[in-house]
Formats: sequence, structure tokens, C-alpha cells
Amino acid sequence: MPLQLNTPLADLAADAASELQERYGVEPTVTAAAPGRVNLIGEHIDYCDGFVMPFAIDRYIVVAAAANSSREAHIVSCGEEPVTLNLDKKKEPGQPKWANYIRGVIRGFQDRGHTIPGFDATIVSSVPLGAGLSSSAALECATATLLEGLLDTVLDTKEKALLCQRAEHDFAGVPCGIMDQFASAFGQANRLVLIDCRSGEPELVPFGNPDLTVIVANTKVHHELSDGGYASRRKNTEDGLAVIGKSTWRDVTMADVEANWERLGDPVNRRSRHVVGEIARTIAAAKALEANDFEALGPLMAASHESLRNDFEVSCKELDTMVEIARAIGRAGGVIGARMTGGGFGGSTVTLCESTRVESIAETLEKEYQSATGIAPEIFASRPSLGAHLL
Ligand code: GAF
Repeated sequence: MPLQLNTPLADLAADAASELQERYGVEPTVTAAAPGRVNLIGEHIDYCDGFVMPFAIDRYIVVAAAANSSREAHIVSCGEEPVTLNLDKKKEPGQPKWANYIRGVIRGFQDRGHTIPGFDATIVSSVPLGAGLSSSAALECATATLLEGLLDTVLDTKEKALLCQRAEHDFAGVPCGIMDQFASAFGQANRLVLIDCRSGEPELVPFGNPDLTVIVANTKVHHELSDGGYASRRKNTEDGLAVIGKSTWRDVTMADVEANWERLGDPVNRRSRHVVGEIARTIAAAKALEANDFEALGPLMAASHESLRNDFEVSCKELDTMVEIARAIGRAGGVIGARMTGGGFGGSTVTLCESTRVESIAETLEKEYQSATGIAPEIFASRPSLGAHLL
């Protein structure tokens, strides 16, 4: 059975509650959940004023908590070293590193003038870690939602997502765009979160056709965005825009890139070609979806992957292998399109396919990937799901 089964959200919440009881002897008074995401198209352009088209997946991080009478937060997460955080101090990044996402979100609330009550919390997750599925954004959004519950306040969703993005920048050291936190915060069942990253406005686009399924294939090549590759790509795009001399990538055409090819130099010229091409592909994909023209998505997804591989250089051998296997199955076998998803350097692919063929496609992906790489992948089907919420 190659398709991995999902743990229902209610079971995750029950696990978090029983761990809270076991560790701290209390019942949860607040439980928050936030999902990971996949991106259908629009990669590495959220920090270039582009459009992106992610959706929240039905894989969640759940935090169960109860207020305590101290000025400390005691937190246990998925077998990680437990942490104690002094809530009277403005939070700064520290050790253990996994807790920096939580410190960063607490700091965002502190900077808004909130006094966070002491609490005990346990965290459980069904979002695979280091799989390019935004477990970090899920942890940030789940923490922010938990704090809303503990403080009995509700932030504007966009403000909450931006607070979480700031935590990622300042506490995890990743200069990410807005895609992951927006997808985790704004996600809805049967909706893509189409984001215009210039205006910062998300639009919830219907994507509930039961005949279509998205298969997520985790290559198990660990993806790490804090090691410099992500930041250097972002810098390349900033340099490219400066050489071209426009104030936003939205005003740059492919002719501008070509006219400046030599001045841009390698690799900035290829990075620039990716940005302009990917913005155009994402706009075309949004139009195709609106017209229910799913067949048009396949070539756009393929071109996106090629560009990420050759021009943006964020793919890897294993991602390429998974995408090639999906492509070889082709339309005849029920595959509409496939590409890497997320930041890259490892992580996962998305394969858009006919729902009736999901089992056989998953089986082929698993078997052929394992025989080509020697790695057993993790493969599951996912559909657009509800974003961060209190349970
Ligand atoms: C990572 C980042 F966090 C996002 O902001 C986005 O740039 C993505 O990589 C690439 O599209 O997930």
C-alpha cells in the first residue's frame, strides 16, 4: 500500500492531550492546529512580487495547552528536548533551535504589547519535517493561534501570517516570502490560496473537483532552507532587479531580461529569466483553473520544474527523478502534471492526477523511485484543507 494513510486531526489532538496529561497532569484548555502546504505553481517568486498558488494540506501541527500559575511556558514537542521559556523576558533566538519558531511568535505578541500567561503545552505533528511542506510555518501559525486562544484575542489573519513570517526571518534566519505562512493561515477546504505577493492579498480559488487529486511525494532528501542556498537565490533576484533598473519584477518583461543578459551575468540572468517566466506561468495557471482547463496545467507545471532545475538551480537529482517518473506515466496513465514544490534543495514533488488512478500512480512512483535512488519515499494524497484554527 504505497499511499500513506493520514492521522485524523481529532486523533492528533487526542495524542497531544494525553501527552499533556502525562507530562504536566493537566487537561488542555486551548488546542490549536495549523497545516503544512504544497504549492501547485509559482515557486521562488513570492519574494519577487509574483503570484503563487499553494494550498493548505490535511497534515497538521497541533498544540494542546493549559495556562499555569507561573510566568513560564513549558513546552514538549514530538520527542525534541523540552523547553522552558521565561515569559517576562522579551524573547530572543536561542537553544534548542526547534523552539526558535515558538520564541519568534511569542516575541511578535510581546512586541504588540501582550502579556502572555504562563502555560504548559505539548506539540504533535503529521507534517513531515524537512520535506519542503512548511512544517515551520505550521508550527509558527499553530503557536500564534494558541496564543490567540490563551489571550482570548483574535488577530487579523494577514497580520497573524506576517507576524509568523517575521518569526521565520528573525528567529530561524530564513528570509522567506509570504507564501507558507499565508497558506497555513488562510487555507480553506477545496480552495487554493492564490496570492498576489505585491498587494499581499490572498484570493481563495475553488479547487474541489473530486476527479482530480494531488499526490505529494517526499523524496526523503532533507531540505534545509537556513543553510544559505535560499538566501543566495533571493539575493540573486534583488541584484537582477537592480541591474534591470525597475522597481518591481511585475514590470519586467522577458525582453528586458534578454536585453540585459550580458550585464546581468551568470547566474543572475538565468535567475531573472526564471522569475519573469514563473510569474507568467502562474498567471496562466490561474486562468486555466478559472476556465476548468486542467489539461493546460500540465505543460505549465513541467515548464516550472525545468526552470527551477536549470535556471534557478534549486532542484536536485532525486526531485528530478520523481518528476521524471510521473511524467513517464503521462496522460495515458492519468498524470496531468508534476513538479517539485516549495523551496527545493530536496523535499517533495506534487503530481496532479486523475483520482481514479491515484493508487496505481502512487505505486509506480514508489517502486521506480526506490529502484532508481535506493530511498523509500513517503507518498500521500492531499486536498486543500482548513488553515490554522482552534479545535
Ligand atoms: C520556501 C519559502 F518559505 C517560501 O516563502 C517560498 O519562497 C518557497 O520556499 C519557494 O517558493 O518555502
